[in-house]
Amino acid sequence: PAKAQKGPFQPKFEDYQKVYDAVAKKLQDEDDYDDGSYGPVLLRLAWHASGTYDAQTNTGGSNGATMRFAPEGDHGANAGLKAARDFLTPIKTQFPWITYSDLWILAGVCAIQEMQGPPIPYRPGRTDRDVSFCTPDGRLPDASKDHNHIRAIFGRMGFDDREMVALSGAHALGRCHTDRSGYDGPWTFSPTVLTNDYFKLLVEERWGWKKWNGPKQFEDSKTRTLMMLPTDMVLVKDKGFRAHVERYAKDNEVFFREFKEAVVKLFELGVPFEKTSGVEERWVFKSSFE
Ligand code: DDH
Repeated sequence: PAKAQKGPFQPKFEDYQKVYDAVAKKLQDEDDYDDGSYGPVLLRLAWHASGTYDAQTNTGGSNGATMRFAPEGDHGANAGLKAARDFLTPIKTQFPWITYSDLWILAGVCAIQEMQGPPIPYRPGRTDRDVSFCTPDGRLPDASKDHNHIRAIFGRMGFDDREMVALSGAHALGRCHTDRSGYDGPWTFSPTVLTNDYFKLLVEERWGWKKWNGPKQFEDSKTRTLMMLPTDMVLVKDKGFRAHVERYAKDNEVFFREFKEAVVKLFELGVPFEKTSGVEERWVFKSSFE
């Protein structure tokens, strides 16, 4: 007779693909949110989970999912991300073996791929940690600041100029909400499809200050429906950043390649894979439209 399986359930690629499929289906089903998709806010959750990483102290990052707890969940930068966490709660109930921290990053990968971005190689191995691992406030970027701030924040994570610009291309997706960040509006005309339009618009459009009572932001002079944050505009004003903006504006393939590499690095910051899953190979999930 076949031996009964011993020890804890060891999920494999196929099991994680099932989680991917469940997130992708829920994205399709729940299309009455924002511009028609939870994709952008799911990506923002994965980014804010990862972007707390500090290379010097090896603290923060996507390992731990500490944004579940009040101090970190209540940080100003994380306003609105409860919508993404709540979206994923039923998925966690359906697949109780996956950690929140692996799930949030898997959902970010799913969001990028389902919004027609490049395949993002993924590996599991994050463990959930308790409230004592919450990071201090102020580790995520402040949109009102300048080039020094961007380099300080992303430099702390271990990124160079090229990677900072590539990652910023995520702003092709989603929008700002007055009840979350205080800013208002989308960056592109197709906020649920990943393209290099963010870079094209940065170099091709004329941008002026928006006249309103809210925080200082830019609007396009032609349609006045699109927006740029002060930190977005820095990318065309600063020479070191601008060279990469121009490269990505010219060639979507180059953007996709360098965005993918930078996102894989971002999503793995501070995760001790060798000690947890021991998984070294990364997997590419099949998208729903393949
Ligand atoms: Fe961002 N972002 N982001 N961002 N971001 C906002 C929305 C979204 C900054 C500020 C804001 C990245 C970098 C930066 C996404 C992805 C990424 C909002 C609006 C602000 C403000 C929030 C709201 O009101 O709901 C700043 C500053 C930076 C920087 O200095 C570089 C990066 C690196 C990413 C990434 O994913 C790799 C996405 C997606 C959104 C849209 C969210 C939504 O709900 O829609």
